[in-house]
Amino acid sequence: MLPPALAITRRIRSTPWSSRIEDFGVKAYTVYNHMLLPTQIRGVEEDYHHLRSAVQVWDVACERQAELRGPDAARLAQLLTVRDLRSLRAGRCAYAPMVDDAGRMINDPVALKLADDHWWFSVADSDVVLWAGGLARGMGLDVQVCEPEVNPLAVQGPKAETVMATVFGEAVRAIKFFGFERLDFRGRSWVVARSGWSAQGGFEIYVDDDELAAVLYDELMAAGAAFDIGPGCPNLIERIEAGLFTYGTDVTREHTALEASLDRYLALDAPIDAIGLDALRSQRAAGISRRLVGLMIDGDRVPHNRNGWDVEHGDERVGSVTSAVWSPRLSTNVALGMLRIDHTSVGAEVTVLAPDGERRATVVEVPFPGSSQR
Ligand code: THG
Repeated sequence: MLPPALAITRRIRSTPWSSRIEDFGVKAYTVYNHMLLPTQIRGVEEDYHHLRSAVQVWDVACERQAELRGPDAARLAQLLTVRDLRSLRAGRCAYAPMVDDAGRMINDPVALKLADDHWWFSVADSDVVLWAGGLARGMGLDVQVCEPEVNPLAVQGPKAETVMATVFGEAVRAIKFFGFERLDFRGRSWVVARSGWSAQGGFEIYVDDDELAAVLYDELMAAGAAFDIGPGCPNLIERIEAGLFTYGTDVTREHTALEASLDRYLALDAPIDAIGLDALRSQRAAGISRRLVGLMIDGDRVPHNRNGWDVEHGDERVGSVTSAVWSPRLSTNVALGMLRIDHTSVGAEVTVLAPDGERRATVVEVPFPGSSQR
């Protein structure tokens, strides 16, 4: 039986590229920041091979910007993230986890420092403008918080640099990972960053004009014709292999940044004023009780996981698998799961209660071997 359709109404915002990808025949959407996000263009496996071998244009308009502007923008930016922003220069991005007072995840955005008094947080799926705007108001800060009409378009895959150089010029080649430049397109100046939610390498263009957005899309497609360019989207197989969790699925409001395994991005020893830092310091000292890990699940192709699957060891429940999919490249099921801390070392064996039966699974290191071509 087919699942019921999800009605696409005005509450679910369309993007400047929705009609393009629908003309192409996009197979599935999800909703992210109240906006459409494609999840399958031709199909998850076909999209996976295409992303790893060619180049794709991704409609990731749903990665909305929470903009901070004004004299207190830098102070608010640092309050909002437990990443140390002190040494971040203008023209650089930083993966910047956001937590509440208890250290629990609110979002895991990419921060872009446009200037000392001008920041974007390119957010995952939660209403950061409400949190940031509320803080600014409550603390009496001199900063404007808004969600500007800026829509990211990502170009990802091994041929991304060649295609981007055709459209934006040779300057794109000099942009370093997580760096950005303002580059011209038809008289407009757009932020172009070397970033994106895949481990295949590529760029993100922050587009602030809906009409030119369509022109850009068509130019990229024309520039990449010789390289088998096509529409794409964040890919379930590729992102699990890369060890990229998705907020709302693998990590939620329940989990702290330490439980999300974000240790290396947390400024736990820096003398900065950031919300949640004290709580995370205490948790580090006390030790955490669960953590997100990579898993290999034995057996044939797992079914679609609409709900998390319980994980057991002996007769005890020790966690859940939050995302799982068959990897045609590795010929095994790859997964992410939140497990009790005593079952999180590499090599630990557990039992997964998949809907079609019990399976053995092993904790593995992420990224999975050979996942990154960046
Ligand atoms: N691009 C932009 N906005 C975004 C995303 C994006 N907003 C939502 C979501 N993705 C935020 N989450 C992530 C998670 C990981 C990364 C980017 C955004 C990422 N991580 C690198 C990695 O894991 O290899 C390393 C980051 C670092 O070293 O700082 O790229 O994709 N605009």
